[in-house]
Amino acid sequence: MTTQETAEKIQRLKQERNAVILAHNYQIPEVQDIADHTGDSLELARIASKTDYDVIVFCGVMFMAETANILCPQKTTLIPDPKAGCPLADMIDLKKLQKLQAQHPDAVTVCYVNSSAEVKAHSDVVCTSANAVKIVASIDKPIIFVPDRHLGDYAAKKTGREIILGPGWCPTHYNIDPDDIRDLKNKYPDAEVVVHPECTREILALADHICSTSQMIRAVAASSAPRFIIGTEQGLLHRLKKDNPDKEFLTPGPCLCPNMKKITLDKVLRSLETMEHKVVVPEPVRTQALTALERMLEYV
Ligand code: CIZ
Repeated sequence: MTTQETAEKIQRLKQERNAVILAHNYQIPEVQDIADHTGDSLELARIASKTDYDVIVFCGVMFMAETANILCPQKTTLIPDPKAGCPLADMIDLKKLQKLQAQHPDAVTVCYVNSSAEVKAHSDVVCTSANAVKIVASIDKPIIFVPDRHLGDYAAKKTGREIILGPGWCPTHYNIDPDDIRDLKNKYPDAEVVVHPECTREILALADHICSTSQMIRAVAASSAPRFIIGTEQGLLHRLKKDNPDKEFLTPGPCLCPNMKKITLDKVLRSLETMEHKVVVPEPVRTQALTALERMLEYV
């Protein structure tokens, strides 16, 4: 079957199943192109929470599909490849979180959306890269921030809050070499540097814009710069190039999340054909995690 034929079959089946396809900005171009909505975790969580469709096909990694199921358990949430995990999310588990909470009993726990449902269930509030600074700024107490220590460190710096950092980092963003950004900037001084807050401090210090992927899309659209150095997963380039054909995008080496790339068009089709793989967060974890997610959704 050609890509076009697969895409057409997906569209037909999607209607039969009354399904909506949500795709993260890091998905491969073919998957982004057949999606009803693309976005960052915050946008996709908001869309999932309000959807009228019976089925959500979540093209992203497992914690994102779990978030959709936590927000709307009455719908069927499918992930085309259940092995699409997140190493950052795996860097904190309940035991490690409870140890931190026992060491800092007066602290409020803010958990990045890149975490398991169980960790969310034992946190006070969830955040994404789009709203971490806002949420941290609103808390006037010590904060345990898990799992991403780079995002937590960035939020601490922006807000002056006391933050106990969790143990995690994103291998994809961690591997970006600051020298590659410096080299590109020397070669193209008119380029703006746009990076994700999961990057290291050294990289953040080189940036003109530090933001989530959807905020990057808006920042690039609003800028008159002719070119941009993009410090995040390369899936975002598809949308950036599509929206800005007259602008140039440069990357500091390959920045690739192998888990995001596990979702293919064939797997999306199979998912709709077989109604697999269902993502169901068990109770009472779901309800507890919902409280922390709903607190986040109240913020924006
Ligand atoms: O918040 C998200 O969706 C992540 C993990 C990255 C981004 O900024 O889109």
